[in-house]
Amino acid sequence: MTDLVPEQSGGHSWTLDLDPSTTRVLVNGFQSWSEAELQPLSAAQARPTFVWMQEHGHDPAFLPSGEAGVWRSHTLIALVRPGGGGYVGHSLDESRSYAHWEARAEGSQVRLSLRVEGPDIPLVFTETDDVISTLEQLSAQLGRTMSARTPSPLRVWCSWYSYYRAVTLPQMLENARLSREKALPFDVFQLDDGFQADLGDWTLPAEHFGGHARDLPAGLSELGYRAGIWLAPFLAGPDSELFRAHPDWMLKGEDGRPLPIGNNWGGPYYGLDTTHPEVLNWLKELAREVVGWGYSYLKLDFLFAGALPGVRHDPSRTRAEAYRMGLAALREGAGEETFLLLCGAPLASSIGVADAMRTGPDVSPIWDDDARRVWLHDATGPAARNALHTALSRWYQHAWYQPDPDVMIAREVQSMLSAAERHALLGLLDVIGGLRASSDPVSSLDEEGLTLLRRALELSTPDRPITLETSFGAAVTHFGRGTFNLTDAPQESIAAHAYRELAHD
Ligand code: 9PG
Repeated sequence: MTDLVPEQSGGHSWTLDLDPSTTRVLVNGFQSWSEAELQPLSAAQARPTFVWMQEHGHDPAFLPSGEAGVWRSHTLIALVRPGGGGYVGHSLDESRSYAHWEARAEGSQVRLSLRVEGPDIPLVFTETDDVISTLEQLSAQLGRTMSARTPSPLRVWCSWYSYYRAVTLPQMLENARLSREKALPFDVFQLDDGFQADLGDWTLPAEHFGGHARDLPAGLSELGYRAGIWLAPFLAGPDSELFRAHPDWMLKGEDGRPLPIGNNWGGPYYGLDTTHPEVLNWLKELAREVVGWGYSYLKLDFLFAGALPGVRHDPSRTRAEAYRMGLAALREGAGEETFLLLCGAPLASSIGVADAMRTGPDVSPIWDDDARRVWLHDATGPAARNALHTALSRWYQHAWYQPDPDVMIAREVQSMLSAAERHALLGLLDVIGGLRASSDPVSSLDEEGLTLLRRALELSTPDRPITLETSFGAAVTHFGRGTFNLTDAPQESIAAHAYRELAHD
């Protein structure tokens, strides 16, 4: 490895003798759902059409370029030449600052630049003859610097991808009972969005839920399962008691009013200002209370809200610091022993607090949402293809936390996935080698479905790509254990939307 010195002192910008027409670029999006991909440098980076998609899926302060030949990436970037060598740039500390990388095709050269948002941080920009290994080494270095937590993987049943917001307490217990009857090897049963009265009002039950979330852990424990629960702790709905009682706790706009930061539950929602001491105390007490109900696994979602641009109580804090203050309060309240899965979360600035991290968009029982992806330039929405595309392109992040590429869908009912597409999800879980999850109603699985689910719950170690020089689809697709074809046509005898294990050749 050769470390390169920036061209101008104090500046971070380099001109590289790389032919843009043969160079490929590996980029990493800001948060769980943002795209990570491997693309020809000459291609165009998609920028979502609607502002809510930009806020909800990307970093609004450093959006994808939307231009051909210009690629933006968070924390790290890799430029790959034919032969597998090239350049890797990597931030080595994201606890207070964000590293915004940009690669730009300029004639017969490539211009790479870096903007650090926050205080100066250690970083590396290096030439290498093996991009894959160098990227893995530098990512592991960042993980060590930020004291990454990498506990053993858990096997989780999650209510979201079958019951969605209509989930009830009896459904949770019934799935746990059937799962015990069939001896399915889950560790945790996790209640997702839908149990609460409103965003922010986590301790008040939704009417349809048929009980209170604090009533669930005892029943799960009798069946031998740990209890998990979903929270979006940095969000507040406009009609919530939280918002009405504390409008001053919200992230604000320049006009001093609470800033609507997204639109998902049938209307706008707001975000808490995690530099406000009363908010930090409230977050700590919330986590403490929920753990006190008997939950030892928290899925903390929509966390990007803590890192959005806006006016904060303590304006001296960077976005990364504000975000980590909120996370630290949650960890303090939850305790060291509680397992924290983060989702919709800025990736690198979560290292050291997160036990596990969602590393891609939601899986869903459809392969592709092309209306949103192709026409609105947004591949951060729920779809099996989007989940594969991004989670595969973040294989190296197992050094930062336990990666969660999202659920397996093994059922044939209430799903439009083909057998090959289900098998591709199985391959994803195997090569990523992190957390295992399923949302299938246990009663919906026939013998074949149960066999597929059992295979999906078999733990594995992370695999590595064998090349970044070619790919079937704009993602990392060629792994040691097998190859994914994410395209819509057969490639080298692999069917469209399929995974071929090497052992089966
Ligand atoms: C609960 C869900 C589940 C899921 C999370 C998150 O782009 N979108 O429109 C979008 C919608 C929902 C969403 C992510 C993105 O899902 O990832 O597992 O917990 O919230 O509401």
